[in-house]
Amino acid sequence: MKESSELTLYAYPFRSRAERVLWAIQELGLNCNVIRIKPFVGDGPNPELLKINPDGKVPVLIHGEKALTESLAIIEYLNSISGNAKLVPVTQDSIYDFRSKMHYGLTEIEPYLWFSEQAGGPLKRFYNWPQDIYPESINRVLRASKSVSAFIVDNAYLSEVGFTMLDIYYYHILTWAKQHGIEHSADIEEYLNRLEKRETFPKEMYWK
Ligand SMILES: N[C@@H](CCC(=O)N[C@@H](CS)C(=O)NCC(=O)O)C(=O)O
Repeated sequence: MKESSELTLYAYPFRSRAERVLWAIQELGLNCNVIRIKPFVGDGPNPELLKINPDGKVPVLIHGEKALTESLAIIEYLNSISGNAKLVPVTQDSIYDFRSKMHYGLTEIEPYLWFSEQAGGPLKRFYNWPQDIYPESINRVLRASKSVSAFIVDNAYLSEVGFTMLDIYYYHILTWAKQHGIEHSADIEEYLNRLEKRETFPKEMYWK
């Protein structure tokens, strides 16, 4: 990576999708300044955050003149500039398997977690979702958890090539599901424990 281009990551002072990026930074051995910023100031969004991301969300990665958003795209970007691109597989078969599991998480799990968070979880007071959305969203995550269990039943990691950013991503969403009372299979629990034992695991903000 070019020396001139310092990395700065904006994250919240508590667990958020920015932890995905922090973990990737540690796996890739990159240096990065981390700025923990509050989402709200008084009754409104934090103006400092709005200046760097008009959506008012984290993570935001500053690299040179660029302000990059979207946690998974940021990780792919870091992987490609790191000179140590090990978080995304490269062969045709493994890339299909990798992307299909990535998209599964993004379309079949994360949206329902997000609905759950907003309709029945800690963010409920900020949104006006119909209450019925909560149990149905939880059901969908529960169903998907069974599919994820099948993904890892005979494998240490989600991709056949070994540890990749898929594991960083799934750690986030599977533990998020647990915060909503979802009970995963023993295989998933073992998988999560395995990930927590990595030296690069960002213990600071994550909890079971
Ligand atoms: N798809 C985006 C989602 C970013 C996102 O929703 N971040 C949350 C924190 S985990 C946030 O900042 N929410 C503030 C809000 O919704 O106002 C990503 O993966 O980076």
